Amino acid sequence: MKENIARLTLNRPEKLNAFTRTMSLELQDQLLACDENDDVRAVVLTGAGRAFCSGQDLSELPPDHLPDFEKALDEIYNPVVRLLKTIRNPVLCAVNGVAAGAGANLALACDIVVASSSAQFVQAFSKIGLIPDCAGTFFLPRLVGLQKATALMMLGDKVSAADAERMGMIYACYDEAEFSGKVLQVASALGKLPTTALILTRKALLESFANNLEQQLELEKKYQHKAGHTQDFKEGVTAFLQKRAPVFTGK
Ligand code: LHQ
Repeated sequence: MKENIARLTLNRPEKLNAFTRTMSLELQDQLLACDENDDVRAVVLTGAGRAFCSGQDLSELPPDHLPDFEKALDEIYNPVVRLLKTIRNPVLCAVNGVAAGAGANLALACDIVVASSSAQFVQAFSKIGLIPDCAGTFFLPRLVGLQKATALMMLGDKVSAADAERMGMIYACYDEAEFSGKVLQVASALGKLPTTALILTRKALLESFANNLEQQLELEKKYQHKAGHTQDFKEGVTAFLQKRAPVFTGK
């Protein structure tokens, strides 16, 4: 860990970091450890080698021996998405290369997604007769609109990182040469911000999808009350009035 930033790396580069049960269990453990460690103020999720993640390891799915799909989603994929949306640290996904199938949707479930210009996003599911999972049917239409999401998911087109940025699927695409520096810059910024306010922001945005305006105004009132009672709020206002940079602690 450096500068309060935990870096989690999917590490099976020979298979483009294809997702397995073991990988999922390890990732769940690591995310929980970040959640429980007060020193962690931001998490970076990335991949080793030339890919971010190519989705489910298909060599673990022999076609003549059908897996229990419901169990796979219950145990391998859905817990990771739930953790990404509930841990007490902002999660930056640094998509270093191709992100396919569940790998693409795992990225989109993170708080902020940046990608190297060499990365591609592929909703590969239709190519093998499956539907998009890992909450892709939830996040992608909300990011890019229903029409683009439907077409990308039905056709399984490869989307370049630059196009992904243009259509609002990701926050930013950075040139390959400057990618790791930019990731560190965004992660350091996240790690210095008032963590509780960031996590309440995530919750408010997520809950807005199910709320009407009146409910959302009430929810903002509740979360503002919580944010307003943090030490970081006091520090933010004090620093502003003293014309100095705030030093947030996440408390
Ligand atoms: C792989 C994989 C991979 C194994 C590349 N598995 N080896 C949920 C619930 C339950 C069940 C099913 O699934 C799910 C969720 C899902 O994620 S379903 C979708 C699964 N993912 C895919 O269908 C993507 C499959 N991969 C690809 O389409 C391509 O490999 C991409 C577009 C990711 C990259 O293409 P290239 O850059 O041309 O690389 P490549 O295809 O040559 O792959 C390199 C190696 O990695 C190769 O092995 P080899 O021994 O020939 O070097 C691939 O076989 C292996 N690999 N993805 N998912």
